[in-house]
Amino acid sequence: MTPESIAAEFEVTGQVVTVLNIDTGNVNDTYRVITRTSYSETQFVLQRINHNVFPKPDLVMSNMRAITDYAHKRLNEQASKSNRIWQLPLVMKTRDGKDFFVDAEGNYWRALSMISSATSHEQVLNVEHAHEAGYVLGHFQKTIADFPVDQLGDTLPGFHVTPTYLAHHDTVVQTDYAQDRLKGSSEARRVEAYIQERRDFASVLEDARERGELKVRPIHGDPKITNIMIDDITGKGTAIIDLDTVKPGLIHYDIGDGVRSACNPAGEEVKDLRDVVIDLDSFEALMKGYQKQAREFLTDADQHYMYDSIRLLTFELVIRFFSDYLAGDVYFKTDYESHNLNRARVQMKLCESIEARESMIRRILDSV
Ligand code: GN1
Ligand code: MG
Repeated sequence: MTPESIAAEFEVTGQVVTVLNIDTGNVNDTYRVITRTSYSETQFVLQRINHNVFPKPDLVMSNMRAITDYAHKRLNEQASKSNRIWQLPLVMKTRDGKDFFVDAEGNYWRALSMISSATSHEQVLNVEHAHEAGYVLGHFQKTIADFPVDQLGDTLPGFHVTPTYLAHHDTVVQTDYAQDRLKGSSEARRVEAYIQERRDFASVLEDARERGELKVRPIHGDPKITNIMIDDITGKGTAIIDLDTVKPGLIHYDIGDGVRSACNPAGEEVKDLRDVVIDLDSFEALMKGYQKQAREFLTDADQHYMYDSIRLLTFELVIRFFSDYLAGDVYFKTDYESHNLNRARVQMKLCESIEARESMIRRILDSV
């Protein structure tokens, strides 16, 4: 089936005019669909869920349905008191009333409303943008904070559980393929050594969770800067998109991931590592924005683990990208031979920068 005929399976007004591939995201395939009637046009997002990454796509969709229904209700209740019009994608139904369409090859497809007149960016533009990234993330976490976490399925067991990624890495690194890749590149050996030196740090958040200091709650799971929509008219954050990974987790996964993405002005795809650094002005702005929303639901223990979460999620992504390089690029989509190695090196440089600036980061965390 073509993406055009799949688009027509969803409950839309008008006829499908075209389906444009949007080259975004490292996991799913994403398209922009345009439909027209004789007097109007509609656009929506069509996605093929990567069932190699998400073994239970129907569970992803039931989480997404539950959380968006809940969040839309809350956003509407609060609309008159709010300083902006918050948005969130809506899961569109198929013509036979389902939340997804399964094609003849067993691929799962979903359609989502498009957040129009808003733009997301590959990397942070300025401190205002960083502030909005924090504000949007805090607002989203606050909106879903009271959703009963036991009603969310675990769509990706082990997601953001760093010791699990480390254990996977340890298995992969022993294969002949991985050993060849290590022999072939001194950069790869440097990343490997970097990971080994920090092994003990990998369990910092999971240990705190096991001790009962940190609680599992509904989280976004993937709040990178490309998932933050900025309103073209007001310049303010208006939505967080990419709700695949909304599931039970620690809010620290979101904080760490949001910071490592939004406070690296070079972005995660850069090839020249010179500009990869944690930008402290962006960091301060992001945390100010985040705390304005989140302060009211964060505990003292939550605040205590902020620095660790920023360092850990960056370190975790070093492990994830690097293990995928050693495994032959089976998880993240790649565009060139050493893409995952390069991504790992970017996160390693960023992690080094976070470690070197620890005292300044902690000072900012105490002051916002
Ligand atoms: C993946 O799909 P995308 O590009 O938003 C990954 C995230 C990583 C991110 C790094 C389900 O996100 O965890 O942080 O790449 N998503 C999944 O760019 O693994
Ligand atoms: Mg994602």
